[in-house]
Amino acid sequence: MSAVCSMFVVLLLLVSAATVEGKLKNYKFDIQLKNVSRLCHAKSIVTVNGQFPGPTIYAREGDTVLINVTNHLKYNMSIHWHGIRQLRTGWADGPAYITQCPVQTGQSYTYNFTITGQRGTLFWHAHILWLRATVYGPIVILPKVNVSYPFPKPHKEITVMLGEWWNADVEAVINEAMKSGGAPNVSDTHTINGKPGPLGTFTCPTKDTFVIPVQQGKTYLLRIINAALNDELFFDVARHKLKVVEVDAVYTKSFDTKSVVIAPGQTTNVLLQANQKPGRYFMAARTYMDAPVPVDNRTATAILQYMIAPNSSFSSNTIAMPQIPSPKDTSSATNFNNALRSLNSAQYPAKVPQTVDRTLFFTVGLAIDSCTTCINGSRISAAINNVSFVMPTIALLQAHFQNITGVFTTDFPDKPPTPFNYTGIPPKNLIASKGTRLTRLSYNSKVQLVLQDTSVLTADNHPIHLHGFNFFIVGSGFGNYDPIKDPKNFNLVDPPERNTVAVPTGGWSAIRFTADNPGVWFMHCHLEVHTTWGLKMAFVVENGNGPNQSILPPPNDLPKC
Ligand SMILES: *[C@@H]1O[C@H](CO)[C@@H](O)[C@H](O)[C@H]1NC(C)=O
Ligand SMILES: *[C@@H]1O[C@H](CO)[C@@H](O)[C@H](O)[C@H]1NC(C)=O
Ligand SMILES: *[C@@H]1O[C@H](CO)[C@@H](O)[C@H](O)[C@H]1NC(C)=O
Ligand SMILES: *[C@@H]1O[C@H](CO)[C@@H](O)[C@H](O)[C@H]1NC(C)=O
Ligand SMILES: *[C@@H]1O[C@H](CO)[C@@H](O)[C@H](O)[C@H]1NC(C)=O
Ligand SMILES: *[C@@H]1O[C@H](CO)[C@@H](O)[C@H](O)[C@H]1NC(C)=O
Ligand SMILES: *[C@@H]1O[C@H](CO)[C@@H](O)[C@H](O)[C@H]1NC(C)=O
Ligand SMILES: *[C@@H]1O[C@H](CO)[C@@H](O)[C@H](O)[C@H]1NC(C)=O
Ligand SMILES: *[C@@H]1O[C@H](CO)[C@@H](O)[C@H](O)[C@H]1NC(C)=O
Ligand SMILES: *[C@@H]1O[C@H](CO)[C@@H](O)[C@H](O)[C@H]1NC(C)=O
Ligand SMILES: *[C@@H]1O[C@H](CO)[C@@H](O)[C@H](O)[C@H]1NC(C)=O
Ligand SMILES: *[C@@H]1O[C@H](CO)[C@@H](O)[C@H](O)[C@H]1NC(C)=O
Ligand SMILES: [Cu+2]
Repeated sequence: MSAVCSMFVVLLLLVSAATVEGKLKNYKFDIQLKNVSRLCHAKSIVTVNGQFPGPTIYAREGDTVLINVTNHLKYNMSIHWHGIRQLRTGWADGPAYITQCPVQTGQSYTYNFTITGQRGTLFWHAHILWLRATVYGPIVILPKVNVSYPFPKPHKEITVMLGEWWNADVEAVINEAMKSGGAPNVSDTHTINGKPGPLGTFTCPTKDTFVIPVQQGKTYLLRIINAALNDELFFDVARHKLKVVEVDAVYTKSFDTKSVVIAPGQTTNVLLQANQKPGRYFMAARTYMDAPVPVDNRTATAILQYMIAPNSSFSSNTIAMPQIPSPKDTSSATNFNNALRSLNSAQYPAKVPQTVDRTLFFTVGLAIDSCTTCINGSRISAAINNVSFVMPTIALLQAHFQNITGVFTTDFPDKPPTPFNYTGIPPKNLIASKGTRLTRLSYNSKVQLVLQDTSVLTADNHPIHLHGFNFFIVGSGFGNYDPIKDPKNFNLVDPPERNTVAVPTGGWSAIRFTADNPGVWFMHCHLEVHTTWGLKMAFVVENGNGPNQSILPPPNDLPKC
């Protein structure tokens, strides 16, 4: 039953992929509650069209996508098309109170954007409160018609969405933490395509296992997406090597790996050759967390199942288990990230800024906020350059476009106001300042941004996601960034191009991008708990003087606050 069901789902996905044609893609998203049975008990969750995970958006490079989102919930809603460049169409980006006011109960808003110069795997998710815990789905951008992949054509393509599941209502989980001042409860399990699998502490019916049927000798493209709220993950398939070919919808030089490390907000496409003995093999996802913070360490599993003749059986009944790296295996994660290189071919060049117009140095880390009603009189918070971001009550993009003053300032510090040993003993006063402060960038300026983790409260890993741009990760390391020595080792030829960088625990990452997209663009930690605590800010990119270098006017149905 389980295998048949899953096979059916996989086939449906494949059929849709094959029939994508034309230039205009229309989708209807109804945000509604749905009772689902997961982890052996029923629970009402927020879904799109009653589906969990939500529907896949299929498009080709160059297509215009229209998604009419209608909110049938008591919650406000907004949806982010994570990794889509949104050239001049910030109105369709989605983060609530940054580029739009939320879609309120009973209202609709049609997101309208064109996919330019991107192909590969991305995903969409809610961008308000913690609703993305269940409101997420894949975005598959196929190459233009008659353009092939820069790797052998796979027999089939399968999306593998990694997620995190709470038995409790996620809003209750974060609200409880904000009241007490401590860290929120960790999730109850990880999931693969919404299902936890039979291992871990949950013994669930097999209908909760995702199964991928494969034919021996064929090659499969797995589009792996980390939609988890707070956990970076290792992903591994027993006895099968994975060949990485793309990350964050950018082709890479291909390389073989035993396991993939993937931070929340990242996507990774791998080729898997079904070249083992016919049988059943677990694929598994488990946390990578090398900092001393509470995490969900449960292993989510799915099954890779070889198709065999009817009535024949496998030589063994056991399902092979992968040797997934331990949760604190920093070197496996670092080696994987260091192996990533842009493809940088004639057709897909890596346009790395070779010079820099604007140099930014941002510390990212935890902090303390006073809170008289909290248990210890204080609350854990988080900040960038000692600024813990305060959410505005109208959208920043609207304030920028209409010249409304008093909503934000553009004096976000270019460097930490008080330098200290970022990865050593922190200063005594851990209270961060607060503000809705942004960084102004002139059109087309070349920006270098070093993201430095701090050891305030504890060093921790931070997957930093930038909206509106891809960036090149030109360098990274442990300890404090050295502005004299480290740039000498920057890769300015074929560094990985992404929209989310996993800044190492107790380390730094240097990114470069060209500010060629006017608008207001959010940058934040993709660990939802850190974002809630204030680890976020935004860039205002000015309009250029030329044609097609200004933000387009807002659509008529843009939600109002
Ligand atoms: C969903 O399931 C819960 C728990 O079983 C139940 O209390 C609730 O009435 C159900 N809601 C709907 C809309 O069916
Ligand atoms: C979006 O869907 C809603 C609800 O079905 C409908 O009322 C509205 O007209 C649709 N908007 C567009 C632009 O089609
Ligand atoms: C979508 O936006 C484009 C401009 O980017 C506009 O020309 C087009 O009319 C819009 N489509 C709809 C259905 O609103
Ligand atoms: C794709 O290739 C086929 C076969 O060569 C050709 O008939 C068709 O016109 C091409 N389509 C496009 C959009 O280039
Ligand atoms: C968080 O975990 C504690 C301890 O297990 C439990 O008592 C509490 O109810 C949980 N909170 C939520 C919102 O589920
Ligand atoms: C309060 O402080 C104690 C001692 O430092 C710590 O163990 C506990 O986790 C804190 N509780 C909260 C909710 O911050
Ligand atoms: C997972 O975490 C729990 C609670 O912190 C702990 O008891 C258990 O030993 C951990 N399991 C593994 C495999 O690390
Ligand atoms: C497979 O098994 C079923 C049920 O035992 C039987 O009816 C069928 O004839 C078998 N088919 C083959 C090809 O042996
Ligand atoms: C905002 O200010 C800019 C520059 O001064 C001006 O070009 C634009 O028309 C103003 N927009 C509005 C809506 O007032
Ligand atoms: C910063 O602190 C680390 C860890 O304690 C130490 O190894 C390093 O020498 C310190 N760096 C400076 C410049 O003081
Ligand atoms: C952060 O800002 C607060 C409030 O202005 C200040 O008290 C504190 O010293 C600052 N800390 C650092 C490390 O700059
Ligand atoms: C929904 O958003 C509107 C506009 O920002 C706000 O006034 C309202 O309080 C929000 N409703 C809820 C339930 O948060
Ligand atoms: Cu973080």
